[in-house]
Amino acid sequence: MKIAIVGVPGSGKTTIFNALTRGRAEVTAYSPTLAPNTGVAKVPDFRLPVLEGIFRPKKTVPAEVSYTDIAGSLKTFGREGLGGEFLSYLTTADALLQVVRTFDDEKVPHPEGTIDPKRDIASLDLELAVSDLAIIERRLDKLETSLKGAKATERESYSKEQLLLQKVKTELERQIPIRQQGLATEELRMLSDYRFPTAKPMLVILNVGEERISEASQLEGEMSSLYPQFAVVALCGKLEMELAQLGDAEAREFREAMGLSAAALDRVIDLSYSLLGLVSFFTTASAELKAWTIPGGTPAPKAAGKVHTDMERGFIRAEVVGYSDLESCGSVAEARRRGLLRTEGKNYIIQDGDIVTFLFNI
Ligand SMILES: Nc1nc2c(ncn2[C@@H]2O[C@H](COP(=O)(O)OP(=O)(O)O)[C@@H](O)[C@H]2O)c(=O)[nH]1
Ligand SMILES: [Mg+2]
Repeated sequence: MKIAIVGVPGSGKTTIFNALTRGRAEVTAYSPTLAPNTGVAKVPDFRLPVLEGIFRPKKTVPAEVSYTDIAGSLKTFGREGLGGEFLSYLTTADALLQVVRTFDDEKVPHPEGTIDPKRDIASLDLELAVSDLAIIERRLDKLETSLKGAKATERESYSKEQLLLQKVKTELERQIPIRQQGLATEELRMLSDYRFPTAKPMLVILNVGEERISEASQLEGEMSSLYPQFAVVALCGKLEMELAQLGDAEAREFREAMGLSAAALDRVIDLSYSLLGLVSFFTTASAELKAWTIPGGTPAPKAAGKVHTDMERGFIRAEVVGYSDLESCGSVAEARRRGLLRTEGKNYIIQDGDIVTFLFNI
């Protein structure tokens, strides 16, 4: 599961990538030889410190989300004949994080000459729609040929796909991204193999200049109501990157001195996680408290397979206590006494926050 960071050159993508992943990728202009940066962010989870208090583990391992950051945009790549590479970067991502520049800095000229967040948001949607349309048109041409020679049995599925693609195409031509076309789950499933960028969930980060940081939450509110289809977070990329490179205590002091909320980056990571439809469950074996990431709706044996393939193959049952039950009991023993430690079988769907012990036999 990974999130691709996109946005206008100079909007602060690499800066924010560094802040999220505590990385030190070079903040620099586009170069065709530059490989994408990839890194992981630890998912902040208020439940971990509570569970540490209960289990006293030797080690705690939080969940992670992966981010990739690539220099350039569809436009710049298109011009340099690298459109394919950029497109594959987008199609392989599970969600997009768009950095929207709102900071003004004459040392960093905007490619369009002016700062205009709404224009930049619209132009990304347009670029992506154009690229989705090109794929749809190619597929429709192919479908037409296939339909001519199709057997009666194949005909139905081809026509169904053709109808759906025509419908999606008409909407894209009206500049409505696939994620906003109100398609049914079944229709989205039919489209999923194409991995269309405009179908992917998108998170918008408003990169606010350091001198306007006090207006961040107001700006965030305004843009959230203008774009109800996106989760929007406003933060100052430059400050966040600098703070991410300090020790925790030092960063906290600076934040307090500057009146910055600690939550902005955490919210971005948290939103990324939920945008991807991911949930966490916890294991506590071998004095290690560990958060595991699974898609919502995962059955227990599949979740066990995350921990070890043997656990999935030899799955017998799971002992489960929900986070809030455990929190209110204060210990597993008390949860057991109150009947809140449950035994679940292979059809059990793991819930966000479950503390799980898998029993298996191979
Ligand atoms: N003043 C200011 N400059 C920023 C901010 N975020 C990024 N920059 C600067 O903008 C330039 C481009 O940033 P970068 O992260 O490389 O943008 P990218 O091209 O989108 O990856 C760098 O010189 C950054 O230091 C910000 O919040 N305020
Ligand atoms: Mg960059």
